[in-house]
Amino acid sequence: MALPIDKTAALIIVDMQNDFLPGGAAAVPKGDEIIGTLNQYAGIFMAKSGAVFATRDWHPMHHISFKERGGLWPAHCIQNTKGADFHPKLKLPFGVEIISKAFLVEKDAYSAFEGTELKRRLDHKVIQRVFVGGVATEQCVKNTVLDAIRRGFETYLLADAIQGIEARSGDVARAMQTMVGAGAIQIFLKDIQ
Ligand code: VGL
Ligand code: ZN
Repeated sequence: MALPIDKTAALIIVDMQNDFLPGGAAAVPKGDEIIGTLNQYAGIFMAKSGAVFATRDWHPMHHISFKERGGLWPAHCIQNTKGADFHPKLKLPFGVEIISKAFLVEKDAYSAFEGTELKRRLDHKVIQRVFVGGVATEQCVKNTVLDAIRRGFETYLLADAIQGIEARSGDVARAMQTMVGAGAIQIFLKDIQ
């Protein structure tokens, strides 16, 4: 596959924040191992005039998804804390658009389209194709990919720049099947130019 990147293509880097990476409050094991590849994708998108978006989980204190509220997760990605910062090794290019999600205390969001401006911003730039990488494969990556397909974008999954939690064996494989079954196209760095 040789996919040309141009101004109709957007890279969406999902939730590469300290709390989702090793050492963080809700770490994705080996999540840091994809940073170098994501940086390479971002470099190519910049060089080819593609758009680059970075999403972040952006919770207020006492968010409904936290264990203290009966949710699934330890407190994580609290607004304006170090845990919510992007990983220091992630190289976000000049002009990157940041999309914050799940910023209301009573509402969770696993998709970067849910309750955000992402669709509007993509449409504003007349984006037709989105390329999704980041963490976690079974959570925000999967839900963002499925929503992108539903909203009519040609949607590519960066197979070498995603990482899952694999809380139960097979979770990542099932998520991949769900995304590909819905129409996502798996690609690798070598496929874009
Ligand atoms: C996410 C766990 C907790 C995600 C968000 O967006 O993948 N995962 N909050
Ligand atoms: Zn969260």
